[in-house]
Amino acid sequence: MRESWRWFGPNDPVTINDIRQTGATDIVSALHDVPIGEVWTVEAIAQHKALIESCEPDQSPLRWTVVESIPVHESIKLGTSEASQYTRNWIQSMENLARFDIRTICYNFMPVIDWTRTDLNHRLPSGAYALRFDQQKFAAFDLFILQRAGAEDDYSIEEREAARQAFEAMSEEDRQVLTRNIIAGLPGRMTDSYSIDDFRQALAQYQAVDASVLRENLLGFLAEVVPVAERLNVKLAIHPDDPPRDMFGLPRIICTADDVAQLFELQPSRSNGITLCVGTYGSRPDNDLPAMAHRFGERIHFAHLRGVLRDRDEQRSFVEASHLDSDIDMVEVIRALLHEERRRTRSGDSDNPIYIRPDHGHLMLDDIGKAVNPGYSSIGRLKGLAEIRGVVRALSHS
Ligand code: DNO
Repeated sequence: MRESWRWFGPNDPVTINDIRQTGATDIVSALHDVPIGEVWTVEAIAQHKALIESCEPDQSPLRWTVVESIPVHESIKLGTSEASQYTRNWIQSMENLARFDIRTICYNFMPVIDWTRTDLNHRLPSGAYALRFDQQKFAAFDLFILQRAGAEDDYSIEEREAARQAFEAMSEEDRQVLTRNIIAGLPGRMTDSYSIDDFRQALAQYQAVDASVLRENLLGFLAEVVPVAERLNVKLAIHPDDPPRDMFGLPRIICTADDVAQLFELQPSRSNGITLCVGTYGSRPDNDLPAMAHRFGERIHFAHLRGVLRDRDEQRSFVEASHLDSDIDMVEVIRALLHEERRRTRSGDSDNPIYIRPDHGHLMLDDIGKAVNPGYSSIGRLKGLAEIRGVVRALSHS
């Protein structure tokens, strides 16, 4: 397994030299400044790669090996007439990356919004801070701030009443923060940042797109992309929808083990793989993560390792927990990934590593009060990486 670390580029408060100190060897990055849908040029990739890889002879080298993510333009998800041009652009970006031997590409197919949380500073009993998704606050936003047409149908009478109470308990500032968290997007998002009106318009475009249309559009996209990926030995790693369920009446189609199985059945190429985002899949009680890691091992090209603790009485709400202490048996997940790696080595496929990264971390110690990308401060992720590294070492030893 190769230890990687996500870097958001020159504006990331965590620098490349900081990352070097963590002991990670590989960088996960993207050209965040290129507008969604445009081609990543050879020059822009070369420049970004140089920022990551140039170092003094006595420094530990870092390599840019994983892209997270090349954004998929909304026209592709919607299946509009512009989709084929934007798919060609996506493929061109992939070809340009492969010229630099960057061959593991994470992407996602979430309509309108990327990953979402309601609280970015949830205080833990330890005094550190975590990201949280609170279903009641989410419903309060949907029903009373966004006032989405038809939203009432998605909630029971009790849920609507609880959401009303949550809404009434919020100050004006709380409401603004909640709105920003949800529609302005979080670090690394691959969708636009919206105002409330733009957001309503973006949702309206999906009125005729249900799960089966969205799946068709994903398969159409892959039908173009996969043959080129195979030729270039590029590994595609779709990231699940986070949180993994329909939201705002939008279909979300990469949420469960069945969704992944169906994707592989309909597009069997081995280049068509997944990012096993343990925290995302694990925020549903019906996803058994060690079982998924075993079952889909061959197709796991990239893994985000983090845990969640779901609320006991509302399983759709969760706090991002410590990497090893959560509802997910992380040790068993890592055991399954190591097992898969040994299988690859035995079958002569050792040049096909699984990249892992500590996903998100608590905001803690000296990072508190600093400018950080929520979830992506350095000390919390370093703690996660150190814990994961310990598990990998111990399991590899035995
Ligand atoms: C959050 C992330 C997402 C993810 C993209 C993948 O921390 O895992 O930003 O990078 O959605 O395409």
